[in-house]
Amino acid sequence: MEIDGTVRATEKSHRGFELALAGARVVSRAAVPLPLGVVDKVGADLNTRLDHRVLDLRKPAVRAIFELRSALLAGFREAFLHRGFVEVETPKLLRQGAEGGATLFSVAYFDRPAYLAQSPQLYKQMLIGAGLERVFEIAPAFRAEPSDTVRHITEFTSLDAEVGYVDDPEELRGLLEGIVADSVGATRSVLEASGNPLAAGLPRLELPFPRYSFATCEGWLGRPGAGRDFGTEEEKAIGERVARESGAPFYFLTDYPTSVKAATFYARRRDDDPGSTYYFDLDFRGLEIASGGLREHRLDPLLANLASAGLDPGSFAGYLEAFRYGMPPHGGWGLGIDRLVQALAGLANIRESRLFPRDRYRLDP
Ligand code: AMO
Repeated sequence: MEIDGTVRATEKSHRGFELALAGARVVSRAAVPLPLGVVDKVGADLNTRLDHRVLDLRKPAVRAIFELRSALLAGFREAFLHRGFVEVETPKLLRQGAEGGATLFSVAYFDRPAYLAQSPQLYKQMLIGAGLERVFEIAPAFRAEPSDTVRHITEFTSLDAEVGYVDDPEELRGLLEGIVADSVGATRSVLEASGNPLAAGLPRLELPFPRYSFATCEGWLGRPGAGRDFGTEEEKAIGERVARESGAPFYFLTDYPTSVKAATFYARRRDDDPGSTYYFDLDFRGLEIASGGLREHRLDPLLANLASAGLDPGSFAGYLEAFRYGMPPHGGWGLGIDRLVQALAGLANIRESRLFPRDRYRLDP
């Protein structure tokens, strides 16, 4: 609809002005009835909303999420570039996955099989060997997650970083928390300036974020030395405990045991305690947002890790070559942008954080 008229100041309207209509023309006719109300506040269920996503996105409250997402991505780019990182793009069509075979999507690549990248893990490490000492990438990652949960989707945006000449995971945590705090702060400024209602819900972050060791959390849960990763309910219980301990929204879980990271062949085991790694997660109120740590940069221990994970070094030839000609100590992390948007916008379901989400059952629209 195209309208014209005269804008007049008035106290009767909460916006302080009204439009005296002179003419109106229909520029594009909509079919009726609409499958989804665009102005009514009554929420349709999420599946119906996603089935008719274009209409759903016309709601200002839904669009506000994507304005937040855009500001957050801009904030991240600025925070990385400010710290001397170079933005990179790595292949998404791969011969080999990095995070184990179970969650790979296979595609027919001419006359041979290929896979969609679950993570840029191998490439970001190879770039450290190439002399790009600080890299980051914001790109899609694909995981064949059959489980139908509010925190998993099959296509997500991964924000990955890799840093060379780092020998202490604390240095990585310091970088990550600084980058997150700067990006959330920049997002708040943008949203406040545009009057986006989601600005009010953004947490005010204090550095450093608290750190709790894996063993401490296991103690809280009453399962010391269980030797397996935390499940969703356990992550939530840890989040509740942290809320009581410190009230901080973001916190690190540190010193993951080797048993939990057995399949993560690139994770460096502690020099002083091979039963533990230099790996950590960053969580937000019970939701895992990022994970990372120091990598194994020495070829022989890396080959030993591959063997104990039951992987064939022959499948990783291009990756391993990067370690043959000099690789400095390095580390990095992967952060799920969709989960972070879910957390910051207070969304019940991660699907709401993407324009057109993909999951086990949804390939349309
Ligand atoms: P990880 O597998 O823990 O680590 O993934 C990193 C982050 O990506 C997000 N994420 C997901 N988000 C939505 N749906 C999914 N199915 C999904 N899977 C993962 C989470 C998670 O914390 N290569 C390592 C990172 C590294 O060590 O640098 C990796 O991919 O927010």
